[in-house]
Parts: sequence; C-alpha cells; structure tokens
Amino acid sequence: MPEPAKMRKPDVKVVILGDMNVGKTSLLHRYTERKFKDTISTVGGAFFLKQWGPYNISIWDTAGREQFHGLGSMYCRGASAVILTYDVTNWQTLAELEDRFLSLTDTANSDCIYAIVGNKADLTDSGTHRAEPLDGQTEQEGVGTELQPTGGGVGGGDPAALLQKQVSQEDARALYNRVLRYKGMEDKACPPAERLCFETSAKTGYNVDELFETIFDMVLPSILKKRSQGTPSTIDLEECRVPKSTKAGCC
Ligand SMILES: Nc1nc2c(ncn2[C@@H]2O[C@H](COP(=O)(O)OP(=O)(O)O)[C@@H](O)[C@H]2O)c(=O)[nH]1
Ligand SMILES: [Mg+2]
Repeated sequence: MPEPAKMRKPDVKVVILGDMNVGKTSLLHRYTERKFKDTISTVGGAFFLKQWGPYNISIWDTAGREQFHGLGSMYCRGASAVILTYDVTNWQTLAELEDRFLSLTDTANSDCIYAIVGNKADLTDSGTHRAEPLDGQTEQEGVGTELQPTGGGVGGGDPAALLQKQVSQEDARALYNRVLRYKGMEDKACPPAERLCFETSAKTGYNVDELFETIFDMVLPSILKKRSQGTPSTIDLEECRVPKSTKAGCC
C-alpha cells in the first residue's frame, strides 16, 4: 500500500490585512512572482508558501473576503506577523486599520510582530520610489510610465497623474505605537516604529523585498520556539484534503 502523502507544515504564519484595493494581493504577487498586473484576481489562493532558508512560511492573503464576506477572527489565529496595509493616497484606509482590522488580530500570537505598510508610493512620487524592471520585464510591463486607466484610479508612473499623499510616515509610526499600546506590548522589547513602518510600491517593486524579508528575519525566533516545543512538522494530506492548487489552499 502506498505511503500516505505528507507535507511539511508551515513553521510560521504571516497575514496581510487591510482595506479592499490597498494592494495586498499585488504586494504578495510582486514578491512571489516578481510581477505587477493592473487587474489581478483577488479571489484566488488563500495562502502562499515561502521557503525561507530551512523554514516554511505561509503568507495569508484575504482572497477578497474583506470585500464580500468580511474577515473572521480565525483569519489571524496563530499568526506570528501581521502586515497592516494602507494606501498612502487614501487617509481613510489608514483609519480603517485601526477601526476595523486591528480587533481581528486578537487571535494572533502574543509575540506577534506588526508591520504598518503604506502601499502605492509610486502614485505620489515621480522619482525616488521607482525601481529597476525585474526579471526581464520591459519598462512598460514592469514600471510603465504611461497612465493605465484602471477604474479604481490607480494608474501610476505618469508624473502628471501623481496624487496627493494623504498619509505621512509620522502618521504611520503613530499608528504603530498605538497598535503596540492596544496589544499591551509597549513595555516589551518591540522593534522601533522605524523598522516596521514601510512605504512600498507593488507596481515598481519599491521596498517590497525589504518588507517581507525584514518580517521573515523577525519571525525566526518564533519558529525556533515552536520547534523547541516539539510541534509536529508534517501534516497528513489525506486527512486534510488540501485543494489541488499548487501554491494556495483554502482556509
Ligand atoms: N499605482 C499602483 N497601483 C497599485 C499598487 N498596488 C496595487 N495597485 C492597484 O490597486 C488595485 C487593487 O490592488 P489589489 O492588489 O487587488 O488590492 P487588494 O484588494 O488590497 O488585494 C489594482 O488595480 C492594482 O493594480 C501600487 O503599488 N501602485
Ligand atoms: Mg486582494
């Protein structure tokens, strides 16, 4: 009889939270596929598995549920890091993080790391937030300089189309400090706001690797702790019946 299929369990869970359209799926896509698409199906995989050295990291995207069904508290259960994402051109998306999304993190690990990420930096700056095209993409595919009409008002790249920045780095850092206070973590040795507040562009790739890799490095202690507690490192695929798709599963 064949051996039952076994899969290595993710060592750690990272979740991306934030309002619809801030670019959560695009950030994950940019990091994992090195690409940006103006229209991307957000209703898709629920998590992506990333091999980080000897470790397996699962990165959870909302799969559109923030739009259609809301997100339950299960979404953040057991998370070692939460990426709270807003759109730098939309103040309301920062406010929503505190009003709607922060309470969902109550089920995250007690030593969870919080990053505050202001995406769409390319829309507010014609020069400094640009990056080289990645992996053979042409300038047009990767960091197009022409305004791409997208219904949601997110073209990008064309200096004439730049939008006003509505959220400053200081606003984001102030939110980070309030998150620590909400979590009762201000007295613990948490990383300072400067290390965990990022401005990114999924469109140009600006700061995207830095964001994910900083977080991965920071969750390593959490992985080591879990391993030392002897949590089993494989799951039986027969029992779990994970859907067939390659990278993503459904929660
Ligand atoms: N200009 C620009 N547009 C972006 C960026 N990130 C995402 N978008 C666009 O914003 C829209 C929403 O992105 P999506 O990733 O689906 O957001 P989500 O709902 O948070 O997952 C799409 O039209 C994306 O192409 C970015 O960094 N810059
Ligand atoms: Mg999405």
